[in-house]
Amino acid sequence: MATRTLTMIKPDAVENQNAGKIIAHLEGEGFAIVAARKLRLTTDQARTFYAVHKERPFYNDLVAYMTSGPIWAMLLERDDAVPHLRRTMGATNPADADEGTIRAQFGESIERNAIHGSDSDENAANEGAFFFSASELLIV
Ligand code: 3AN
Repeated sequence: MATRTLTMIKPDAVENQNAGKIIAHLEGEGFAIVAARKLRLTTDQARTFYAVHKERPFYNDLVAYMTSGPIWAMLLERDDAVPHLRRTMGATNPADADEGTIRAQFGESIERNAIHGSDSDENAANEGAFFFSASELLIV
């Protein structure tokens, strides 16, 4: 069944001019881009987006990194979108990511790992609403 997931092309990948290659990879995996926007997260936005990690030692660094430059936020659709995107991205640490995955190809480190993908359908809905209005999510 076609479902949706939220991805961010992170500041390292945008800075390294890899956004187009990552979008081509996602389209090659059958994802349709429902909505897309380039933006630079504010500190408040990044803290809110990653609030689930606020007790983790890497939280402040993660917020600083995610606000260090522009990102692309995109809402994607295909069958089993959440698990398929997670497989397409590869492991959180690019050093552990399977060959051919986006993080293996474009990630620099466990923090600068090129791409975000929602980890559940519920979070995908919440993260989609974080970036896009309901009317932006109508067109596929
Ligand atoms: P994923 O992005 O694979 O779902 P999460 O949700 O555990 O991984 O972590 C969110 C983000 O936090 C990661 N994408 C990465 O940028 C950063 N992160 C996770 N673990 C670490 C860590 N041990 N050290 C530094 N940054 C981390």
